[in-house]
Amino acid sequence: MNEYIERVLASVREKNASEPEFVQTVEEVFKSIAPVVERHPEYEKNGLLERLVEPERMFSFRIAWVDDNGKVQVNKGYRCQFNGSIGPYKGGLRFHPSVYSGIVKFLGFEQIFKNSLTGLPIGGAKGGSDFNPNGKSDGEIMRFCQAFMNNLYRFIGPDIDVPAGDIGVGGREIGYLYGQYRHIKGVFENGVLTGKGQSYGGSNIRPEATGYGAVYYAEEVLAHFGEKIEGKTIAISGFGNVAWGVAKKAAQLGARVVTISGPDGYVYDPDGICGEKIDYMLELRASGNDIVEPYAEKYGVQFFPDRRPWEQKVDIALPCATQNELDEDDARRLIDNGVLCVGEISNMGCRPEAIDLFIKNHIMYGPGKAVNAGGVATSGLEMTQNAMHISWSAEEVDQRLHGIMRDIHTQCVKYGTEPDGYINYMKGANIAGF
Ligand code: 2IT
Repeated sequence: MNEYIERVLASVREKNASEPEFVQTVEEVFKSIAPVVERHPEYEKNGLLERLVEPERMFSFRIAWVDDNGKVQVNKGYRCQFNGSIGPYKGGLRFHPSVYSGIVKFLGFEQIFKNSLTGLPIGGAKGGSDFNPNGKSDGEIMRFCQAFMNNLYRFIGPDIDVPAGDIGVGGREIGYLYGQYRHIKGVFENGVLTGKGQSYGGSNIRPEATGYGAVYYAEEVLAHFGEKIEGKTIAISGFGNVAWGVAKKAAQLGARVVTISGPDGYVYDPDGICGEKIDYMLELRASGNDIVEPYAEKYGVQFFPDRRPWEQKVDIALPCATQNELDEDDARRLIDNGVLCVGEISNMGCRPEAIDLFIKNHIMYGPGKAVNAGGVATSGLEMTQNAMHISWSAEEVDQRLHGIMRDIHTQCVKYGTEPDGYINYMKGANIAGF
């Protein structure tokens, strides 16, 4: 690698030693863009890479809220406004006990390149809290979200920073957050958040968008190699909003999603998750217990406690749960079982050693920032509709989403095609986004 890159990387490792997820994502992006940096010696003089890895602004704040027993609870809140060069900061909020500065920075860094890839004018940001929504009552969620917004409101706005959902933050939480924002500011400024309910400015297709977009992307990848998604088996992890969108679109296109997973293990449903089973996934999620075993009991299929779905023989694997959920052993098993295509829907879903194996074995591998970009892209379309005070039909939004995913694929092919014809989608996505 180029000497300039090496030097900045060494400094990133030293200055962020307690944030391994952030270091991991910077290493990946720098490895990919090395040939471009090589051709532009002026980047070094301009300190371009040093600027790229330092958030423009990052803050943490106290969230004090009252639980159902009348006791005051305190959590940490974060927002990282990483890069606003091409538009207002944009990116989700994650509520999960694992959230700390390293997670927020890794997600914010990914978001810069992902948002750029969509072709829409949105900068990169991320935020969240170490709050654990599991087992909390609706009233507790509401009071937590209101307390969160009491701190965040002064830093955001439709042309400043536009948060949305991520793990632990869905339509209900966005509703509570927006309600509090409107009360504090005294304006109907609904472009400040995306992922809203449709009655107050939410976009058609936004709930489905990440999953739909990922399946559209997989279709493009397969088509490029003369394959079709119809008839293929798909393993997914997770059972939240993103997994739901994948299951819905895959079923529509004649593919079979045969697994879902939770912290308790995974379910294998050889007939495919379709029809009412897809809705049941949402019910499971809404129950707040964070387990998938009840699906196996209800539909009489196998449950594998404490295991991951990547041990099943499938054509396509789409991690949809969280970072680093697919490791080197999982990758080897998938490859041995003849997997055709692996797409990260979770951000940084694969460990670097797993990605290396996929690339070495010429598996079609799509990185999260390309595969899952349909979510934020549709958030961008929600911002546009809010700014114009109009609402597009589901067909119109879906068509635009489909077009954006096709364009992202085209860009990845343009910048990621290796001399031997293999398409390194990771390299392509990182260079195109950069
Ligand atoms: O990781 C992501 O792209 C998201 N969680 C969605 C962000 C957004 O602003 O819609």
